[in-house]
Amino acid sequence: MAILKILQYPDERLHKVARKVERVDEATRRLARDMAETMYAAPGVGLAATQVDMHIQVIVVDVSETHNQLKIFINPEIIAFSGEEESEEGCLSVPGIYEKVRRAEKVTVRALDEKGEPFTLEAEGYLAVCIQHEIDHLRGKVFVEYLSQLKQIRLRAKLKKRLRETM
Ligand code: GNR
Ligand code: NI
Repeated sequence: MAILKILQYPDERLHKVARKVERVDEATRRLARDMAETMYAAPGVGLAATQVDMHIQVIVVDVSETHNQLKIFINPEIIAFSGEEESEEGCLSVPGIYEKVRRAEKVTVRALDEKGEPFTLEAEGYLAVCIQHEIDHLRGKVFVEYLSQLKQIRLRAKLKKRLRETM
């Protein structure tokens, strides 16, 4: 197991589009396990491979307080959306920034599990938000891109300054 380094916004690698996993093998499982360890250590409720500079379609999510409901999604696809809800989001790649984002309230996700078996999951609430946030990462999208241009410009300036000061 290993703790992986999480890319920090604004890093252009966060905008790469992840490729599909062709075959779920030991390397895929190791990545998913390392991502889970990294997520729990952060701590966070989700992590996309993109955030650890691996541009393949793997995400891990655990919104439980007890850290025992790990879900691994390989090649996830949202096949149904319903409702709308706005909630406050944060991101391990944009530390300390919390902003409201409007998303679907319920989603149905199709993906492969760590054995490569397909499954379908219906999610709502925090889990649904988190899954949408992670799948966005795989498409190269960071949640701050839902904010106004003015807010994004201010945020980039602030985070670049913070990165300079801590390096
Ligand atoms: O830890 C996280 N918390 C969170 C809170 C609200 C909405 C989404 C998230 S995901 C985030 C971890 C992360 O950055 N995943 O990509
Ligand atoms: Ni994130």
